[in-house]
Formats: sequence, structure tokens, C-alpha cells
Amino acid sequence: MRLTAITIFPDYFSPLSLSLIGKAEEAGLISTKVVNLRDFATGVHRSVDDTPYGGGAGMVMRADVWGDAIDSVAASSEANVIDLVILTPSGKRFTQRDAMSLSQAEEIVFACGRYEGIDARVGKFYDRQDRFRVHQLSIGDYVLNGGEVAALVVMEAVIRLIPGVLGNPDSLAEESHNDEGFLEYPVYTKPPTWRGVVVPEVLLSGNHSEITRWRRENSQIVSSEGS
Ligand code: JDQ
Repeated sequence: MRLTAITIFPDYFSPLSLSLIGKAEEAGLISTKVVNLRDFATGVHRSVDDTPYGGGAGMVMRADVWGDAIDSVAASSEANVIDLVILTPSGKRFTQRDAMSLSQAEEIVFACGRYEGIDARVGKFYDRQDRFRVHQLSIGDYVLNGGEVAALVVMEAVIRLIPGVLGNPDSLAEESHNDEGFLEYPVYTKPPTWRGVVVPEVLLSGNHSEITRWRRENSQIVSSEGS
């Protein structure tokens, strides 16, 4: 899978070289690419935004600049289908089911807007193209200043589902084995007493059927829709 972020703030994506995502890339399981939208701006001012039709505060990102940037990424891609993820506060809420679906993608392009967002014709245009599947996604009901942080959230949720990325695939299996969602229970490690707070005795007992029962009784169901 290739994941490409298009942004006017490429520095936001330096965490991609860290931890899980960095290791997945080193192992050749994924490749990531960051494209500076500004490279596709023309004219002396290299502007990527303009005033909104209909008036109002703030600026809107220009369709022409976005179109050229997305076309350039598409031209450099061998993928038959490109999943174009447009982050927006008004998008469909991103869920674990979306993460599972996107983990099958050949190429995901993350369009990270700023200001008041991207001219709505960009999503509309690529939605009409057979090679593209467009997903307008929100990561939650709060307002960010741009799509970059939201794109990182989606990337991490997707990448960890790619076979071979997680060190211990048992934890993935545990997430997907429960129909209603996966079981998230309190966890403990050594020492058995810390600052006077003890680990529940059953967990030290070695009685695996009792441990399973304790975990079920002390679980929150976390949705993993579509598992
Ligand atoms: C953009 C903005 C419209 C603030 C510009 C591009 N879940 C989530 N919250 N916020 C976003 C996603 C998000 C995504 C992309 C964005 C916010 N902004 C700023 C745009 C109204 C308010």
C-alpha cells in the first residue's frame, strides 16, 4: 500500500518515520509520500486559496491547485484504484469499519485542507472518475485547524491492520473475534503491589477459565464494526 498526504504543511507528517509506521515502511509493507501542495501553485504569489463565492469570513482552497496536485500523485501511481480521503469536519465519522476497508487499498491519497476547507468541486470531480473512490471523513465532532492531524489518525488506524505490521497479531485477532466489538478490560503488569494498589488475585492464579470470565465481567465493549 502507498499512502500519500497532500498538504501545505509537510512537517506535520514527520511522525510517519516513527514507531509502528516507520517500521512498517522499513519492512517494505507500506510506502508513504508527502506532497507539498504549494509546489502546484502558480503565479507570483503561489497562492493556494481564494475568497469564498457567496461571501463570508475566511478563505477557500482552490480547486485548480488541488486538481493538479492530485493528478500528479495519480500519474505517479501504479494503482488501478485510488482511494481519495478528504478530511473535513462535515464528513462521515471515521470508524473501525472504514479502517478495515481502507486497509485493503492499493493507494490512499489524503487531501489535507486548511482555512475553510477545499472547494467542494474537487471531491465531486474525483467522485465521477472511475479510478477514484472518494471518502469525505471526519475523525470526530470537534474542530481542528486543518486535515493533517485527522489524516495521521486515519493512517495509523489503517496501517496497523495491514498483515505483518503489528508485532503480535494475536491482539488484532482479539479485536476481531468478538461480534459486538472487542473486549477492553483493565490490564496489569509487575509488580503485584504498587504503592499499596494490588493486582486482582485471579490474574495471578493461573486459572485461565477464571481469568477469561473475570475479563468478560470487567470489560467495556469497544466497537469494531464489521469484525
Ligand atoms: C480541515 C475548518 C471548516 C474548521 C480546514 C480543513 N474531525 C475533524 N475536525 N476538523 C477537521 C476534521 C478538519 C479537517 C480538514 C479542517 C478541519 N479545516 C478547518 C474547516 C470549518 C471549521
